[in-house]
Amino acid sequence: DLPLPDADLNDCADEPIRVPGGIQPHGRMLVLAEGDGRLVALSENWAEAPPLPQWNDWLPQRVAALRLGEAPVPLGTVTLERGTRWDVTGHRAPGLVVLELEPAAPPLGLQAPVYGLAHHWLPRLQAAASVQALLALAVEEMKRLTGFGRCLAYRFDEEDHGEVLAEVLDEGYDAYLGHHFPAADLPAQARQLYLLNQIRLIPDARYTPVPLRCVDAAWRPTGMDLSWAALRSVSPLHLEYMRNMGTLASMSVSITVRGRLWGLISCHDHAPRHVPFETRVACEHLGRLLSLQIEAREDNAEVARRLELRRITLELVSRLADSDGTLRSLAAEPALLRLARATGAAVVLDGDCWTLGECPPAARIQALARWATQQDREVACSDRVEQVLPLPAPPAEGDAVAAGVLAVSISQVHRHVVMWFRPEVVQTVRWAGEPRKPVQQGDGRLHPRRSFASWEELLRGRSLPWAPSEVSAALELRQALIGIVLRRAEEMAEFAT
Ligand code: BLA
Repeated sequence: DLPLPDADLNDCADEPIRVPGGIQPHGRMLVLAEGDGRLVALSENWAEAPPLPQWNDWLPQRVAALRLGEAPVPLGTVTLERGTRWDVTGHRAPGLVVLELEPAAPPLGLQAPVYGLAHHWLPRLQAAASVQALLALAVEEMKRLTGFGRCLAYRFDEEDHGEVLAEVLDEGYDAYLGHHFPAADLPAQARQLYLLNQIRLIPDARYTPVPLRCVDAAWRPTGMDLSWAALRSVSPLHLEYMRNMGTLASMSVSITVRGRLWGLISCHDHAPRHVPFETRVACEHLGRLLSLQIEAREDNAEVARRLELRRITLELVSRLADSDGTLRSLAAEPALLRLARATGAAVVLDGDCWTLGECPPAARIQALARWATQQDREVACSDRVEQVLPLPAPPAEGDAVAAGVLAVSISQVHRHVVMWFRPEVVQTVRWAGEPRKPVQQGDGRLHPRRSFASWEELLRGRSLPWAPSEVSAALELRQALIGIVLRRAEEMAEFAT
């Protein structure tokens, strides 16, 4: 909810990052037609004509094995002018085969980083006790593999802001641990692309892009999709961002969990730095192993939480059935608070109200109950109540003010509502640079901010958020209460006849 004008953010979201029409200069590119393999385009940094005929023995079969939508595959090594050796990788793009050449790195054989990853790192990862510990292992290993001056891992929140949860750095690097990065740093189309292509290397943020030149009149450079290309030229806005941060080289690996971009591992260096293909493959693999482990931990924790809450719901329901079965007796059950990790709870039956723990005054409870029933949903909740229903007057001395409310309504006819309350938790958010300050320059466009120095924001009026498991526990209780109420009504009807 950054108050930046929409037009500016659209600026960023319009950046055509998949089809930049050029590449980074540390490699060369050839683009072939997918059917007959004729040359369609080449980057303008070939010293001499690419010796395609010499590659005719091996290129066609290897290219035929490439599949659309899959990551680049190593195809071999070729010798070009002055005996220089180049590693070739290839991948498919719609209608095209894309060949990328980078200066050949010495083959690492049994020293290849992927072996260490499988034999030593993965067992440590599996033994780690928490998501936090997984991230710490990941940044440590990334730094060891690549030699970058700083490696950090950050997670995106519900509003897409990133929070740095783990970091290792060399002397002379600013620490970002615990800092937040605003969502606008990473526009939506970039997030979408990084779900697909999970690794990006920018060896030198000061580079001048090398344009692609089409030799086939049917194509334009900006018509060629470079989503999977390692050499894809990066948005100039992002290069400016890196330079503002004092980062000349960066490599990022996506963390994807349940099909969403969960976070990123980001590596930075004050000096230009290249990372060879074999190491990049290991780093990408590291990201995927980490993602799977995070997903498994989160799923397990969620199942455990739901089981615990189901146990509490059953306990509540059975005690209620044993007692006089009226809704008001719920307000005498401390388990009601545990069900939603709340500090207060109330049962509202039209004009009457029974409370447990720390609750706002009755009039405020009634107002919130009306708000909840007006939502016309089975469950209503907010972690910033003041925003959805402002207090009519400042609270009296000693009155509890609920910042969070969760409510289920159990009748369509009456105002019968069970509600939970949480107090305010004042949060200090430490941003890497003031996030609400768009930097507009002479060109009228939005530019990345210049400073990444710590900037603290105090968030007031919010409670801890209601977790999905807590909301579903409230819904489950609602279902059970409706059952009990109906059964009582039927029993009464039987007595009456
Ligand atoms: C891309 N922004 C990115 C990327 C990262 C960030 C990681 C992906 C490219 C890469 O892997 O390096 C942001 N980098 C960060 C963050 C950290 C970091 C949060 O190291 C934290 C440590 N960016 C802006 C503004 C605009 C913008 C104002 O700040 C638009 C005007 C644009 N960022 C922008 C664009 C891309 C990007 C367009 C896509 C770059 C590309 O892939 O071509």
